[in-house]
Amino acid sequence: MEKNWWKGKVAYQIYPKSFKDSNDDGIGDLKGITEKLDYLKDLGVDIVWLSPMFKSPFVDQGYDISDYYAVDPIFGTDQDMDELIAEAKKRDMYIVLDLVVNHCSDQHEWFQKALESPDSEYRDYFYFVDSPDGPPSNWRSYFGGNMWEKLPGTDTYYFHSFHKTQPDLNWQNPLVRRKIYDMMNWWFEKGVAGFRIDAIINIKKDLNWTNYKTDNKDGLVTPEVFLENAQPIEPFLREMYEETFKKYNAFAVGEVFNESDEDLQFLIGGEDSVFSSIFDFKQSTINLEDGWHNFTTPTSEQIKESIFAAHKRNDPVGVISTIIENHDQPRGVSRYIPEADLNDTSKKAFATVFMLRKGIPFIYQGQEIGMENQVFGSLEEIDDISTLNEYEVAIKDGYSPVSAFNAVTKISRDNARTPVQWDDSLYFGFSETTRPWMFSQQPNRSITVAAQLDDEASVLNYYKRLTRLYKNPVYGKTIQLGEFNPLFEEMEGVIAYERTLDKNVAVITNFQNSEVGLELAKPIVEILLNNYDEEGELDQKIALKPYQSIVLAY
Ligand code: TEU
Ligand code: CA
Repeated sequence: MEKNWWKGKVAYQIYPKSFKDSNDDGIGDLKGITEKLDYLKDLGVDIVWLSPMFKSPFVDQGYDISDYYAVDPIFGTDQDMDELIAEAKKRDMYIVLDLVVNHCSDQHEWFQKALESPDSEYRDYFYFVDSPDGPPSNWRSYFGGNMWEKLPGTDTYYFHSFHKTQPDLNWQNPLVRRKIYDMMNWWFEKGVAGFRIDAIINIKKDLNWTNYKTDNKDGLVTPEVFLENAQPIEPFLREMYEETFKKYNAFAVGEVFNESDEDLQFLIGGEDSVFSSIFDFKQSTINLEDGWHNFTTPTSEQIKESIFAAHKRNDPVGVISTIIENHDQPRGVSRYIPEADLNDTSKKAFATVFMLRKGIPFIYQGQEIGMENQVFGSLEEIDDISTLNEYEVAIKDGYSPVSAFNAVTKISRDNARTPVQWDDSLYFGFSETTRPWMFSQQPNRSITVAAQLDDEASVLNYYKRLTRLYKNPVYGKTIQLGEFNPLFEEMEGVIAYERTLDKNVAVITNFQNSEVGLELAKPIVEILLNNYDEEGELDQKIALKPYQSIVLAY
């Protein structure tokens, strides 16, 4: 297989629990994914990333793995997995798994054995620290509370960056690393094409367990502070690369936050970078600095700034993967498009901006039909531990229960975790007669795959046009690999850029609810895409309608 085979591919993220239920138990499964491979192929998808489908108690919806070698029975059997990999291969598609190795579940055999005795050899697989004077450090877990959990009846604490049922693995221990690499290679031998690497920045620790100055009333401090003072992770990731990815010519996309310029180099720079790509999360952090409850809709200028800044920083180094949303975020169309402007035209405009950037575009399930945020009735309908924590944060910040609920459900991860709406039957054709494991009263029942498949003007068919353009025989190379340069940067409401290689392609979007006029520097050769149904030629002077997106060669 060609090195860097993944360049120029389109990727799609599946959240297995909510994609398609094949046996009507209300839970999505592997057979359901296999059933829909043709649908994905037709959408233009090459790489399919599965959020964890491993054995798990599902406290954090599968990001708490209790057996890395087994498919959880709710998703089917190991044979179903083999079948999925084989069926994907038949269609020239690639299966990418989720590598969650910063931590495992407290139900994992390693942790269970570590708990048996202080002398257990498995103690050293994790971070256990004796500390009679309270927690060894004051770092705040991503899901709230201290990162240290006390073992009942002892002075011993164990470390968890995320939930207390997700103990961190000790990356300092070579045996742990060996077991992780062996497991990865086992999956490669089965035919998976790569991994998305979860929370990988967190494997580095400040092993002095320093107490930092608190930033809140809880006496704790944000993880960002200690991460700055933590051990370098390059040696570990370099080793992982040599022992796994490199041998299998794999696609590896890192979930990386807050990386320094230095880190960026070894992460994605050069032929022997430890990862193929990392996600660009820049726009997903806008207006969240002060907690979920203080979020306000980003302006077009903020979105533009974040996109341009991401390319300016990353493009000279390596390949980013671009997203609109994922399983940790609300639906992108609801988050970034002002509520009053949310319609098919603005959804298509937003899709254009993101799909034609330089990098590997990832589509999250349901995004291609323009699925919107959910309407949650009460806190009981929320499953996500992160949302429940952010609710508490809002309450502590003085919010009333109602306003805290309304605020955090706008950002809740559960917005993107409801079933894909395949058709307009009671359970959306996701399941037949069994109520899906997560189900809320949708404001948008009519947004379904079935309705959009035959509608030329649908968001779904627009996404297909985007992926076709991305692979267009004449312009594809330029869009996949060409340079990214901002256009009309100063023009408020306009998000536009040029992609240049052997061709020049301009991607121009009027991201606002009013018309705007602009003039191109060169004559137009060809209009490649337009989210308005318009006849006729365009000249160098263009009047763009509200949320109009045009892609042209010039
Ligand atoms: O997310 C890592 C991450 O940093 C999270 O804190 C993220 O910011 C959070 O989801 C916001 O609420 C990964 C996975 O994508 C996520 O689903 C897991 O919960 C987390 O790791 C722990 O495995
Ligand atoms: Ca099922």
